[in-house]
Amino acid sequence: MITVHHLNNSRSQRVLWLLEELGAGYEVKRYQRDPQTMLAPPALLAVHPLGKSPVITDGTHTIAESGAIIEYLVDRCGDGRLKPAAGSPERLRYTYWLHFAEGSAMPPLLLRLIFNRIAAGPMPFFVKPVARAISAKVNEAFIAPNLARQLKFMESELAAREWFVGDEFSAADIQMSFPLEVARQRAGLNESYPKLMRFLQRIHDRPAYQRALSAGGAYDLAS
Ligand SMILES: N[C@@H](CCC(=O)N[C@@H](CS)C(=O)NCC(=O)O)C(=O)O
Repeated sequence: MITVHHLNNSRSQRVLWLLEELGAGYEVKRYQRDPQTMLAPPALLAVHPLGKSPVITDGTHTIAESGAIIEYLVDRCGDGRLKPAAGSPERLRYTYWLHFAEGSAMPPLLLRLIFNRIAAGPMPFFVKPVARAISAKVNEAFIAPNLARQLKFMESELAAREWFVGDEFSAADIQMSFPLEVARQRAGLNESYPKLMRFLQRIHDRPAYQRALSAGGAYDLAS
């Protein structure tokens, strides 16, 4: 039996969704973030030394890192589904988006969260203006331009094809869903990117996505 160690409001929602798309059997073990720090509870450290989610266990295997989990599950339960054939141009695109999501899209989104928190967090009054100025500078010089460039790039990719890889839905779309959900929350993804907004609407409409939401619990990402 595959066990998904699921942290509320997290990337592991993607893993539940993939398993639902594949129609694979699984069980969910739930973990709750600390409401103040948003960190995972120490119980996750007993599953994997980094204590992050997603992580899955399957027999003697413990697998962490969303991309690795997706690769594992598609090979284990996919029977050729949700992954383009080896050697095809689509396969190359599949590999690209699978890595892009965590390797390129998530870092500036995480920086945005951290610097938003620095600017808004509690601190002595005389430090506040300095913290806010540094935060604004980093945002203006680095975070905002990178986010804007990435959104534009992703929008143009979806202008050329139905899904990120091609005209078929694939597990790369599942992997790409999280940065786009987060970008809508905190990086200005709105109706000025109609293809990306349509992508989000289409994934939300999928029955397997809905079932994964029921399995994982309410989903409310931090801004
Ligand atoms: N690149 C990793 C990121 C894992 C990660 O940072 N997960 C977050 C949830 S979205 C987490 O566990 N946060 C809680 C913490 O860091 O304590 C992946 O894709 O699996």
